[in-house]
Amino acid sequence: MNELHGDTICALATPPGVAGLAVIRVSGPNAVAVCSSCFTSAVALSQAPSHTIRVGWWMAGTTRIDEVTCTLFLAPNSYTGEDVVEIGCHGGVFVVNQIIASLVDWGVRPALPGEFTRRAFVNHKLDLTQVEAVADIIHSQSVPGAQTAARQLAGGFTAQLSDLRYQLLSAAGLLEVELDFSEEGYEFVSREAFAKAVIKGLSVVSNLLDSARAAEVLRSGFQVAIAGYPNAGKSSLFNALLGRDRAIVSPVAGTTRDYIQEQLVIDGCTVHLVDTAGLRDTADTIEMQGIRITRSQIEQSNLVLVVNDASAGFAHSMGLCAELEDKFPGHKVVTVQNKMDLLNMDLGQWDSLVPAGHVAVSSLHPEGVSALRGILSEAVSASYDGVMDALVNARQAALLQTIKTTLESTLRSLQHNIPADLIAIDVRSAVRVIGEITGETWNPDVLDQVFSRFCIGK
Ligand SMILES: Nc1nc2c(ncn2[C@@H]2O[C@H](COP(=O)(O)OP(=O)(O)OP(=O)(O)O)[C@@H](O)[C@H]2O)c(=O)[nH]1
Ligand SMILES: [Mg+2]
Repeated sequence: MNELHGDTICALATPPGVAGLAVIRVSGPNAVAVCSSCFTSAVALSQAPSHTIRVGWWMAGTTRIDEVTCTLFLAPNSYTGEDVVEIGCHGGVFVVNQIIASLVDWGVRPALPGEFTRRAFVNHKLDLTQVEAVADIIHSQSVPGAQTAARQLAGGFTAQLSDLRYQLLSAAGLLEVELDFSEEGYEFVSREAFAKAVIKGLSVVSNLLDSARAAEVLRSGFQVAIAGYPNAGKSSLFNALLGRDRAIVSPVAGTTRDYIQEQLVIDGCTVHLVDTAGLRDTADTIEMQGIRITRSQIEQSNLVLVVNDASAGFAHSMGLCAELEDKFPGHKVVTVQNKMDLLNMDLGQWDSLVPAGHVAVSSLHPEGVSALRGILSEAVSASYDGVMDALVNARQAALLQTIKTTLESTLRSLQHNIPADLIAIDVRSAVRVIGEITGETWNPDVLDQVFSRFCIGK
């Protein structure tokens, strides 16, 4: 498939606003000629070798706009694969706008979001999994997420599928040749050896699929919902974990109506902490709405903390825990015994008092929530265990699922001596879907979807 770009584009590549420096990127066939016209330096830009930097003045006609640097990357050795000039100027809205205006005067078009990376993909500088890694690096909500995306940018995802793709392609070719010799009864593909390769491929695909949920945590962060009966101390615990008074706390049951979300970073991963309305039967319509929203927040969470007022008895919230485990199977629910200070026992004894698996805290004392921090840290790191070189996203997961189903069908066919032509159809189809993941086969809709996450200048 082809996507032709003839024009030259430009955009600010650094965040807009007041800053020490800003970088404007220009890419396309006229990049060097246009920049040469606006840039005066000792050695003309058009004479400079690739991958060098020149210092000089950016001019709009006879007016000096700013003293800038121009870094030259000649095609095909640039980010986009086209001629690229990166103009480094002083940060600030007016300088940047004047430089961009002078480029536009020379016929350069302002770039669309992600257009530089789109050109890099079309010019085979990056495959589609690497493009998606660029978006993940920009938006990453965790240190391990950014590191995994960097491994994906280095080609880690495609590498995992390339062996399978090679095996499938060569088997498909041989299966098709077999057809020409079907009357002689030749078997060019050992069914047993090919079945082994398919089983190995299935395990690679299944592992990638299994990591999709974990990848979502690394990409978007880990959500923790604080739930419980009214007055259990949810908002107090929320504030204690954040280290500041963010939510209103009061002895009146039903204080929190809407949910409140704040971020904290635990072991390099963003945790979205959500304080919710107390769960109880109520006739108050506003409170009922809050309770509905609470349930939807719980649904989206990776971990639910059920806060129990320990002074009302350790088993006081058991009914609620059972109900949540029943309604949200697969969700990790941890019971937090709060207000332990009211039991008049030393902090050192709290853990031994509460039922096994429960966490003993007091949100009134800073040291009273340290055990809970430990639990959160464990849950966060366990949630992305097993993620290796790929941050599998929803688009890729859907395609991986199709490959899995196709390979399972191939395996059944191999075990039941189905004719070679039928097996070859499945095998070719799996190869095509692998191509959709890496971008060997694509259509503009897929690219639009992938690039919708990009910002202007990337
Ligand atoms: N002694 C003691 N009191 C606490 C503790 N945590 C919360 N409280 C008190 O319990 C009352 C209720 O606290 P909140 O944090 O508002 O409780 P909540 O669960 O958010 O309540 P709703 O939003 O109404 O559902 C307040 O008076 C708090 O000061 C604790 O660990 N020890
Ligand atoms: Mg509250």
